[in-house]
Amino acid sequence: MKRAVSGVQPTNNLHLGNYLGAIKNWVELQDQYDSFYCIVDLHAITIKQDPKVLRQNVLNVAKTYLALGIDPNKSTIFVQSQVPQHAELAWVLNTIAKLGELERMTQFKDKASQHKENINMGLFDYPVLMSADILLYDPEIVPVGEDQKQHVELTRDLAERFNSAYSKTFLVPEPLIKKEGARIMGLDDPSKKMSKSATSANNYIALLDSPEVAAKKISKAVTDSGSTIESGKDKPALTNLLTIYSLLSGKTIKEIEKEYTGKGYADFKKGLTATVTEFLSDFQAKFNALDDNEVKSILEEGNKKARAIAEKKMVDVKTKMGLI
Ligand code: AQP
Repeated sequence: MKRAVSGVQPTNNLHLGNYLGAIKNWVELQDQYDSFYCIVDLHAITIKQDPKVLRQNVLNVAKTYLALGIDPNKSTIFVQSQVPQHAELAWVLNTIAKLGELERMTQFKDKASQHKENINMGLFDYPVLMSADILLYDPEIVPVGEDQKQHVELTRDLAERFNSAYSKTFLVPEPLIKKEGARIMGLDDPSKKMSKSATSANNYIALLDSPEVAAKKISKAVTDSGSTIESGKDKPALTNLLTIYSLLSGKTIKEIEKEYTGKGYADFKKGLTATVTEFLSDFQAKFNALDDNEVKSILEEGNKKARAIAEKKMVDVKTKMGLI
C-alpha cells in the first residue's frame, strides 16, 4: 500500500481551514493509503507555549482527528516528540539544507514578522524538521493546504540531494493539494489565509466554537460589492464563503449559486450558518464523547508503530553517512 504522511500543530484551536484544506482530505485518503497523521508538537514550540496548555492541545488535536473521521484502525495517529528520529533526521538534513533556501520560506518570513521578540533558530529550521517528519516514512503523497507547498518542495529537494550524495535512501514525495479548500481565507480579510494565530477571532471559525459564536462570525464576515450570490475572481470574500458552504454541504458551488438566485446576502448567510452549525454540532458531539484514556492509548499505539519505521530509516541514513 502506498503511504501518506501529514500533520497539524497543536497550537490554539483548529479551524475550518485546517479541516477543509487538510484533515478532510486525510479522511478520504485513509482507505487507499497507509496513512500516518502526526501531531507536530516540536513545531509548536517554535512559538512560545504554556506547557500545560500544550499538553492539553496535543490531546485535543488527537481527539479532533478522531472526531473528524480519522480511524485508528486504518491510520496511524502519533505525536512527533515521541519519535526521537524526527529531531535526529532534522539535524542530518540541516547539514545539506542551504541557508539561502531557508531564507526564502514565506512562512518563516510571516512568522518572524509576527513574533519579532522570538525569532529563534527552531522557527528558521521549521521546514527542515518538516522534511524529516515526511522523509522518515517514505510517503508517496503529503496531503496539505496550499500554504505548505513550499515546504514540501524543499522536502523533495532535500530528498534528491541526499539520495544523490549517499545513494537512494528516501522516496521523493508529491504534495497533494486539492483545488477546492486548499486556501480557506480569513472571514475578516479574504486576502489572507484563515489562521489559528490571527489577531482577531473573527478571522476564523474554530472547530470548537459554539454554533452561536460561529453564527456571529458569519454575520460579521466581510462580503464583496454587488448583491448577487456568485463566485469569481473579483469576489474573493463571497468565493471563500461559497467554498466553505460547498465543502461542508457536499453541494457544488454552481448548485448553491442557483439556490440563491434572486436572493441576497442575508439569505445566503442564513443558509451558510445552518450548514456550519450542523457540521460543528456533529463534530463537537463526537469530540466530547471521546475518553481521554482511550485517546492516550491510541496515541501510544501510534507512537510505537511510527517509531518502528523511523528507527529503521535512521539506521539506513546513519550507515550510509558513516555514522555507525
Ligand atoms: N487557511 C487554510 N486553508 C487551507 N488549509 C490550511 N491549513 C492551515 N491553514 C489553512 C492546513 O492545515 C494543516 C495544518 O496546519 P498547521 O497547524 O500545521 O499550521 P499552519 O499551516 O501554520 O496553520 P495556521 O492555522 O496558520 O496555524 P498557526 O496560526 O498556528 O500557524 C496544513 O496542511 C495547512 O496547510
